[in-house]
Amino acid sequence: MRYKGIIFDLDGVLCCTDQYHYEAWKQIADEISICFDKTINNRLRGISRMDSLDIILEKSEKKYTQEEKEALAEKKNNIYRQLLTRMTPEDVSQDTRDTLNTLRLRGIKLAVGSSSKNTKTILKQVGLEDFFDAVSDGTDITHSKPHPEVFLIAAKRLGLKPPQCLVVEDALAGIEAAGAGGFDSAGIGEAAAHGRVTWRIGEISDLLNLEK
Ligand code: B16
Ligand code: MG
Repeated sequence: MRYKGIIFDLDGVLCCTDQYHYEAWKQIADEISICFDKTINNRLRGISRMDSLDIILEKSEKKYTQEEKEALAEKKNNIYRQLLTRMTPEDVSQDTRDTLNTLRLRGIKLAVGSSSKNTKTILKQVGLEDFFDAVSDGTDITHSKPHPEVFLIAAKRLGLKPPQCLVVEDALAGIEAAGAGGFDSAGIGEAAAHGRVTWRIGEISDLLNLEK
């Protein structure tokens, strides 16, 4: 493999928290009587909490103040964090665990690059809190994906330059971010269809055979 490091997105790549984000945002949207469905939820992949709220409020006739928006985002996060307590190590598939272990045995440095401010909580819930060589998340950055900041910090913490690292992403915003930072990317799910993606993968274990 030509990469010395791999930076994994968290939500949608290593584990799936989509349903929890959906449930939490849906409760908020119902309270303020705004239409919110899975199609809108899909647009929130990889996007920060406040940017997600702005997308949800596009449907609202009322103009919300910054304070009101912060209160709504905090309320959503409290519901979401409560739902995260349901996560267990079984939320990371055996295929994903085996792939991470094989990559490590091949001497590749492994990092997480996630927009989520709850990254460390999620990693703890699924038993991966001490696994990665570096973690860069929503608490480290001032610009969220599609800005490359989160991946640039991850690469720096690995002691590597962007061209030495591969970013693995499920979100279009994440593939944009990787490209903007000078990283190659592997797109999974919706992100595999992005024109800028370096590798299209169907599952995480495909990372083991990229150059075959
Ligand atoms: P939080 P990722 C992203 O994580 C999620 O895909 C996105 O839906 C969420 O809004 C964002 O984290 C912020 O999450 O509210 O926990 O800070 O895909 O970049 O790992
Ligand atoms: Mg994601």
